[in-house]
Amino acid sequence: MYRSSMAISPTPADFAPLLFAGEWEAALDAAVTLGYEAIEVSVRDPDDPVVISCNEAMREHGLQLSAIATGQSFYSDGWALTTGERGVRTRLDERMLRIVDMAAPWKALVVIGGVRGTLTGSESDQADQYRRAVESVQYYAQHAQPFDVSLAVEPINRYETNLLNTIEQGLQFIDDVGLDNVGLLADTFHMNIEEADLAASLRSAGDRLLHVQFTDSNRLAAGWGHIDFPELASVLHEIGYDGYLSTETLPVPDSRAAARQAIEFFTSL
Ligand SMILES: [Mn+2]
Repeated sequence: MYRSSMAISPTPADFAPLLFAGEWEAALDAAVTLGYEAIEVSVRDPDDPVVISCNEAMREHGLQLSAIATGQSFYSDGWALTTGERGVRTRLDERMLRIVDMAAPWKALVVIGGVRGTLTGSESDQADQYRRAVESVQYYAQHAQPFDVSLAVEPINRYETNLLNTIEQGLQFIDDVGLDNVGLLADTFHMNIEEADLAASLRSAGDRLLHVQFTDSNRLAAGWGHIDFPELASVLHEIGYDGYLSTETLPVPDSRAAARQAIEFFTSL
């Protein structure tokens, strides 16, 4: 039985597949009632008083912080790791280091997902953008190392970005970063679109797998689509995965019902 985690946004978010967006008190109550052990928060500004209140309340509720998702900086502000523009870089780097600081007391993961942005322009432009993304992750990971905080790179499907779609590309990127506290986040919703063989891809991540989001093929709670989760759960056992099973889904039919379905399904695995 894996520890369970639920992905929420303490603030209203432009990124849709999050439960209880802007309703963190209801999220924490639901998490405790349903038996979740941890919350995964999607954070735009770590200094937002709402984010700080939610962070403190998690402790009071006896919940852990499993991971901090960072994509809102790109989805809401347009700030990306691939960006070369100096002003944007300064603001984004400052914010990412503050997010590492927020993760530190929890030893939570910092997710490198949508925040990487996309590749645009000529081949040499794209090579520069890729290099900037690698160097950014190196910089944040070096800041995170003394706190025992790791970064988790998440492959995302082709309809959302053209940078790091598959597990193989994610693992290559992690190799390019070359630091021990950088690993992989596997999200089964994206894998279902990109991977030829989900089980084989998951297996290939081995001990570099730091975090797992079990989200179904239609981005609903696990069990409401057609992904073979029992097969993937047996791969996790095989590779000795000891992280969380997290649910990051659309709030359909509503946040609470989706949260209930996910943890009941996780418990059945
Ligand atoms: Mn995800």
